[in-house]
Amino acid sequence: THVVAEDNQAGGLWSWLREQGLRDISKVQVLDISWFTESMREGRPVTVESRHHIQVRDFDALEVLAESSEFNENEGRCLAFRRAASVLKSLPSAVRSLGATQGLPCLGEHTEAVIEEILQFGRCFKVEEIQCDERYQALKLFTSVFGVGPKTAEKWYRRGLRSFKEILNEPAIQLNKMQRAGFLYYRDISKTVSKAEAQALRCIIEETVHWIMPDAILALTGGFRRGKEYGHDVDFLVTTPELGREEGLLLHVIDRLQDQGILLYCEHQGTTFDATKLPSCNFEAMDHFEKCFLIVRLYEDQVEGGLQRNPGDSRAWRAIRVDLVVPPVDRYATALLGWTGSRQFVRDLRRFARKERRMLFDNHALYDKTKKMFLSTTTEEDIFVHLGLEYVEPWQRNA
Ligand code: DCT
Ligand code: MG
Repeated sequence: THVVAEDNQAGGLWSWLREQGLRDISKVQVLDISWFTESMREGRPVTVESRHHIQVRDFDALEVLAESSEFNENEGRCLAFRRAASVLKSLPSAVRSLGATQGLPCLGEHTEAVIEEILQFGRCFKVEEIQCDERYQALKLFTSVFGVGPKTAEKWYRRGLRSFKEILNEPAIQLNKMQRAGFLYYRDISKTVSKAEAQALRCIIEETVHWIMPDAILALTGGFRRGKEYGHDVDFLVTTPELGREEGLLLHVIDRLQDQGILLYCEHQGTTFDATKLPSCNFEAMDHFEKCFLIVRLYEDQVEGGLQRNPGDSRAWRAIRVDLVVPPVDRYATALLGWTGSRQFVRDLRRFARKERRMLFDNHALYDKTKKMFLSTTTEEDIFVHLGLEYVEPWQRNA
């Protein structure tokens, strides 16, 4: 079975395979282990037939290292591992010898050492050590809850809390509204969203937006625009053909979803966009556009081929995370590029713009430092033209 999906929890699979008596894991290749993590989470038995061709790619190991660096607030190292993982992901096949990594960009000495170890022993001891670490496990578990970031997770860990049950039973802990929703819908929203489910949501959002404003512009962004089969949420950009007419639209959309009885959670953030404050230097921060983070109820009969279900789940619906972002139309192209991602692709494109072209860009604008002026961008293509790059299709932006 060669379903390609991303998952970063190869560690469990390694140990499980070893428990199954498989000695030589270096021969094992995993292209998709989402079935495995799903089954483990659900407590379903896992069977692997010998014809399954499994490949645990090096970037799973690097992702663990990146995450662990993030938990240790080592942002530089975290980015370095993510960048290396993304370089490996972009390769057409897995690295089979150290020679194959020669000449590749962004592979630092730490990464090289990890790859070497995996090639030699079929595993990386540092990665396994991290995966067994109590703090790593707790932080990973806690940050998997919607609304819980590394800081909160660390606070809970320091209080001696290790499980959801302990958190929920600790009277001194006050969950905010987002975290309460995160726990309430945990099972649903930690499950991946399929392409068919994303498509169904697109229909719902489209109908709602167009019911309010028939000529509004709606785009599916995020991983699904990049052609991914699975995602953790569904992202949309909404705007209007004329500047200024987008004001108030999002609140209307939220009301309408509420009236339909499908809004399970909503956090609305008004715009803080101020064109006079551009160009911004803080590229990694959240953009200033009006947006909302939602949890929406999606029904079985709305999805072609039905919902992805947990075994024993007899409900006719599941909860899904949806983000709606409303840039003014003159910021649409930069916003679309930013929200299409991937995070790593956009980060690297910004770095290229800065370093090679003396240009700054974020979700709001593209600025030429040499000419000291903003460059006009109506489409994504315009941005690539200004950067002197060939257009990169969304499905090529997955690295
Ligand atoms: N993004 C952004 N500003 C934010 C959050 C996200 O510009 N504050 C960008 C980065 C990628 C894109 O929006 C979508 O974000 P995610 O949904 O987190 O990523 P994804 O690529 O859609 O991945 P997933 O499949 O996990 O949803
Ligand atoms: Mg997404």
